[in-house]
Amino acid sequence: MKNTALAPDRKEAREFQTASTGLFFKVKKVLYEKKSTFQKIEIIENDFYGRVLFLDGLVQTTERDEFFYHEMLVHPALACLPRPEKVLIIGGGDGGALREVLKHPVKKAWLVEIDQEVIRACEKYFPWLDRALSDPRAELAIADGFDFIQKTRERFEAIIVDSSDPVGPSAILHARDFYLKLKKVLKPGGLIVAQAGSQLLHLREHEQKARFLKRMFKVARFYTAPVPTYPVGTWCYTFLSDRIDPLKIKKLRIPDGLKYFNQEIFLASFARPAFFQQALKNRK
Ligand code: AG3
Repeated sequence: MKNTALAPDRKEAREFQTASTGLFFKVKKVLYEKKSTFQKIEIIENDFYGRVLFLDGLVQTTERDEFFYHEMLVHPALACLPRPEKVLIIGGGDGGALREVLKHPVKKAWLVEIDQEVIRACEKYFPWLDRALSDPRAELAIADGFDFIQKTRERFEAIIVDSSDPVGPSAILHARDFYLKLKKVLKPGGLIVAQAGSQLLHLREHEQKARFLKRMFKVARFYTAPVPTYPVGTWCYTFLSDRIDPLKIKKLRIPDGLKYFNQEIFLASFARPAFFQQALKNRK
């Protein structure tokens, strides 16, 4: 079964990253397994990566390498904002993004997660979620991200989209319509960052996305970071704003005690390899 990580013998869990390749984990223990209304949720224990969360057979987070992904999702954006008061996170029910947002002096952060069962499972197995949610600045909404932004009266300085891949059921969170709606709840001068998928595996999707994002925002840049357990090499994120160009920021606001993000990484993350530059240029 493709959307299940556990192999039939339950000794191994794996993600099929392409039709012919993937990543496997030896299972020390199966910690959680449930089919929610939305997806199959599995959490296993592995000797090297620690606890690993899969949704529909796709690795979302591991204790060992989640900081690569979450720090690079949150800090490039918030380090650029002089005063990020209200921050919206769409997806990210494991709480890693929220934990990183709360390292900044924000006034309020909303976590909008569609699946209550993901929250329940992660509260038990990823203790940073509970800690982040008990911060008085944090508010959890169990809701569909699309619905939430259509209904909210709030306006945000930063919107962070922690969705799943740009293909399959979460493709809707990578589409033009979704970004148009996000833009409506963004304060002038605010910015959006979104995880965008694998640089190589989702190259076609990046080409298409670049086409509409460049029309929609004055600044639309891709940046990248490695995430060891995500498919096929380098991972991509988008940085979108009408006023803030990350390459022109003089002073970054970087919280103490980070493990991945720093000034050097910030600058390097906007560099694009030739094939990627070419692909984005080729957009029709
Ligand atoms: N959000 C991005 C997950 C994408 C991983 N894709 C995959 N394994 N094919 C994850 C949520 C973590 N907060």
